[in-house]
Amino acid sequence: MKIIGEKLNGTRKQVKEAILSRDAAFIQKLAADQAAAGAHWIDVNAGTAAEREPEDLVWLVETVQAAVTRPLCLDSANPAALAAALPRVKQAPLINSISGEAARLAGVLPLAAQARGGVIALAMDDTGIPATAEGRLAIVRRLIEATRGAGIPDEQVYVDPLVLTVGASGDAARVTLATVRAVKAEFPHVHFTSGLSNVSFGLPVRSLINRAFLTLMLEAGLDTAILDPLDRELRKAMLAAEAVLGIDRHCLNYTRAYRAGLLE
Ligand code: THG
Repeated sequence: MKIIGEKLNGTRKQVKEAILSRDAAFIQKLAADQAAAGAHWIDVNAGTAAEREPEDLVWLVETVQAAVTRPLCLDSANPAALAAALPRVKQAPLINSISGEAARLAGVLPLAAQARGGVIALAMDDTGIPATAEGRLAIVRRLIEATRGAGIPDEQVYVDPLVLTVGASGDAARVTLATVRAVKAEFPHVHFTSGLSNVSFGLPVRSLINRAFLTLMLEAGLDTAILDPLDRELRKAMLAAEAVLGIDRHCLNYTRAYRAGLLE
């Protein structure tokens, strides 16, 4: 499974302050630590007011690229911010994200086609997140019709089935798992990603719930995830699940991690 490192998100207080004060050293350490821990992409979300988000995202992109060579995951619903950041990226980025929301789809899809590094497609629209897997599948169908129409191959689409907290609804995780299975059956070439941590919102020892959910999502077909690569226990759960599922051929990554002392 490939990891999208989530830590450079302006909704986090320290990151927001670092962006506003242009604290490059703070940002670059978080970028380098995530890359060293195995993040394949570095998610960048400026999380600032819409009118200043373009310049903040551009600064974030250039600051991160001066520290690490990983491709970026441009996390914004704001077409102006994405359009400003795109000419500055050194490697084809993942665009995070389109959804069935009309304005977002119209504004972001052409930029995603231009980016050529892949696009995350959220299973929601202007009416919100459907309560059922069938409802989410219906949105994904429309989104894949749109990405195909824009010339984006299915292999470059990363479906995010979205997850609500199991603290509010007992079938929240089951609906997400069923969405992955249903989309995979109909669109075998798309990838899947998930922010995972919503699943545990409001519950104690959230990391424990996140680990259980990651394990189940891997079985369903999740092949990328937006998570904290510095979370040792999450990483261990991922390596163990991949070994158990035979995704990790000859348990090579698992034994390699063991020898590197990462499983203690
Ligand atoms: N899907 C997609 N993109 C996403 C999400 C998703 N981008 C944003 C978010 N969800 C994933 N990123 C983060 C980044 C940081 C944190 C959680 C998710 C985080 N949370 C702390 C916590 O959970 O304890 C609290 C914040 C803090 O540390 O201050 O750090 O679902 N496509």
